[in-house]
Amino acid sequence: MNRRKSNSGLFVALAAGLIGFSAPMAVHAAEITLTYAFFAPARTFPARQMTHWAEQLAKRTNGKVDVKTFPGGTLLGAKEMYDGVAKGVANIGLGSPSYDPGRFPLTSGVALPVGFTNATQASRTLWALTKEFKPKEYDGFKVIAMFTTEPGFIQTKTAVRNAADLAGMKLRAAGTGVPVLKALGAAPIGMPMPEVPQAVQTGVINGTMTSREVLQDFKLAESLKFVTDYPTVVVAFAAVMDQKKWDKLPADVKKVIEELAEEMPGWTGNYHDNENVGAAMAWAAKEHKLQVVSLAADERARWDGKLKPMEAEWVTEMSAKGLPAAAYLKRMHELRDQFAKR
Ligand code: DTR
Repeated sequence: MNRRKSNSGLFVALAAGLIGFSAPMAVHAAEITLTYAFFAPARTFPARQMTHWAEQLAKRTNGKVDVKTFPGGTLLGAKEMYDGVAKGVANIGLGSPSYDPGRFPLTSGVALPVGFTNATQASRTLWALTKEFKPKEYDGFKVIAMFTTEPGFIQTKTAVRNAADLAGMKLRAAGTGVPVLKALGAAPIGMPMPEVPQAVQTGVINGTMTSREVLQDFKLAESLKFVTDYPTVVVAFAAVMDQKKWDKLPADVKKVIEELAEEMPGWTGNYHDNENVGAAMAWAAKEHKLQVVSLAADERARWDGKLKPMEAEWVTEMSAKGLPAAAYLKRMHELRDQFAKR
């Protein structure tokens, strides 16, 4: 009895293998189609994450789910991403909670100057914190992927070697980076990344503070020739699905999406840290003579000192809103140290 069963199982497996071999693609049409929007171009690392996720979901559901991706803000721009998903303009949207710290107050904590050294460490920390604290700011959404940039660097038209060079300089950052630049004495402007190249061109800003791959991915090295070697704060990304849409998905599809959510911080962090940023820096040095400016040790210590009060200020501000900010920060420090050991 058992033997017959296993034989027929073997036959089915072989037949499936043969069919699979002769017709690997499109054995059956997708049962579910999901639209996925992102606000920046397809070549950028968050968009690569989106493509990887879409391919993996199709593969791991054997083609049951087809994801149509819309990079470059073709479906939703940076500022309308989360409302757009809530309204059903896209089923999934990848936005940056760091652009709107008022809406995502607890998540803004990961963009404090806590000394993350790379994107993988910060991404894993953000995802673990989100699962543990379940911030109310994501109510109505199912978070399907989270990750961060590497800590941002000041990238400028003219060299920034000290606080005097930075004083009053018009620099752009994501919303959560604005207080950092302010503390360092610059004149910060919050602005989504896709608007930066034009703002640099027209002289609205003299540079930006963010991860360094933008030098190549947004061609900023054509005008920003200097990077100050002082890692600041990360920028957070969260891809979400409308909760009601999520609730209607079949259990097997949900399972694959939850499995992918566990993998995305590491996958994206690894790509960003180990391929994306390094290649961009090498390209910018070769093609555009990018220079990395070091800070003298005493200057670096003074900058650290200016950023030091930010953690306590954040806890005071967020606690006043009734958020568990002290516990979130404490846990962030623990996770940062845990994920520092690779
Ligand atoms: N959210 C960004 C960070 C950023 C870094 N690289 C990219 C690529 C595509 C979009 C955004 C970003 C920032 O605003 O700093």
